[in-house]
Parts: sequence; structure tokens; C-alpha cells
Amino acid sequence: MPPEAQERYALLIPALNEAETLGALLRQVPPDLFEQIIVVDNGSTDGTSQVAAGAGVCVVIEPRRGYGRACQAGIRSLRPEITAVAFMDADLSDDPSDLARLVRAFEEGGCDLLVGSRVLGGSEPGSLTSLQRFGNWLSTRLIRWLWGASFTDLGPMRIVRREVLERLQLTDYDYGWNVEMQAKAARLRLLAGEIAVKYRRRAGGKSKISGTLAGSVAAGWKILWTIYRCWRDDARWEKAQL
Ligand SMILES: Nc1nc2c(ncn2[C@@H]2O[C@H](COP(=O)(O)OP(=O)(O)OP(=O)(O)O)[C@@H](O)[C@H]2O)c(=O)[nH]1
Ligand SMILES: [Mg+2]
Repeated sequence: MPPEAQERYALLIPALNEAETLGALLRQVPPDLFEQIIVVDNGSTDGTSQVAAGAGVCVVIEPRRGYGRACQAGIRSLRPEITAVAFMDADLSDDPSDLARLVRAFEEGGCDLLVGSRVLGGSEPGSLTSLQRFGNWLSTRLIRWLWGASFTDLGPMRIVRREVLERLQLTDYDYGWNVEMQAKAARLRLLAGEIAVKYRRRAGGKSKISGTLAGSVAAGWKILWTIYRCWRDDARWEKAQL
């Protein structure tokens, strides 16, 4: 690839009360892989922003809760030269040592979207609940059935081309963000793939979604609703063309 066409990567980390793990995580991110590292503090009360600022990364404050909202706020703060964005959770469930491999595979595959699959990677026992595994299986089956793209997971670690992010016009503000990205990429027949990544139980802090039944059910419901919404928009669009 000629130097002028080289990808320039940002890493975006949405964080809600993750001060316990964030410092160690940022120290493990491979140096020189990312031109910009953004931590979006989603209204934390535990000093998450201070930990991020102390590590010298870009801190964005998004006081309105929601994983998708945090991602949107981070995207609005990307520097102009950034061409691709990697995402990772802040609780050290994702392993920063997978990032270099993810970036390499993204580049070699010329992908629009590359998802790190925790199912292919063999996650640590207890890190993915049975409900999460079932939800992933069902959602990825639905995506394959509706739009023909094969995924095995809706994992948080991923890379997407910036220009694709703009095309996808993602609107989900919480748990539907990842699945909306995959469903819309499938619908547009973009070049999407997966690689195996590791996944562990969170290394500290409090569980917010998968650790509680209420959180899991809310997330699962929102994921299925988001797939339905993408399908419904498709059907409406097709009708308008007739
Ligand atoms: N739950 C939640 N997480 C957020 C929010 N904003 C940012 N995050 C971050 O999004 C990532 C995913 O949330 P987690 O709470 O780890 O969700 P999970 O991995 O399904 O479940 P647990 O690790 O068991 O809590 C973490 O880095 C959070 O800090 C938000 O509004 N709600
Ligand atoms: Mg987590």
C-alpha cells in the first residue's frame, strides 16, 4: 500500500466506572499502533476520566448513559486524519494483546468491518453467560438468514473503516450498537469478517450488563429489536421502490 494510502487507526474505549481496570488496560495497548486513543467517560463517578487523562489519552465526556451514545461521542472526536476505528471494552475482558493481530488482519483482508469473535477465540469460563451465548447464536443466525452474512459473535472488539461508519448511519444509543453495525454492514454487502479473540471475566469494577439477569434480558431484547428494526427499514425501502 503506498504511504499516502496507509490506514490511520484510532482506538475508542467506552467506559462507565472502570477506573479499576482502565489504567492497566491503557498500559497494555501496543505503543505506536494507534494515532489516537479515545476514552469516552459515560458519566462515571469513580475517577475514570482522571485515570484516562493521567495516561495521556484523549478524554471525551458523554454524560448521557448508553454504550452506543458513548461510541457516537467518541466518533465525533476523531481527528480528521483517522481512517479506521477500533473499539474495545474498558474492563479488561478484551485482551489488548489481540489488537495488533486485529489491525493486521483488517489490513490484509482489506475489510470494511472486522469483528473479534469470542466464540471462535474460546472465552474464559464464566466470561460469557449461557444467555449471552444463546443471544449471540440467535442474532448471528438471524443476520445470516436475513442478509446472508456469516458472523459468530457480536463482540465489542472490532475495527471498522471510518467512511463505512459514516455510511451506516448508526442510531442505536445503547446495547443495539454492535448488532446494528453488523446488520447494516451485511445489508449493504460490505466486506465484513471475523477473527478469533480472547475474552475473560472483567478484571475489576462492577458488572453492569451480563452480570445481572435484568441487564442481560434488557440487552438481549434490545439486540433482537434492533435486528427487527433493520429488517423493517429494508422492507419499507423495498416497498417505496415499487
Ligand atoms: N453498561 C454500560 N456500559 C457502558 C456504558 N457506557 C459505557 N460503557 C462501557 O461499555 C463496556 C461494556 O459494558 P460492560 O458493563 O462491560 O458489559 P458486559 O461486558 O456485557 O457485562 P459486564 O462486564 O458483566 O458488566 C464497558 O467498557 C463499559 O464501561 C453504559 O451506559 N452502560
Ligand atoms: Mg464487560
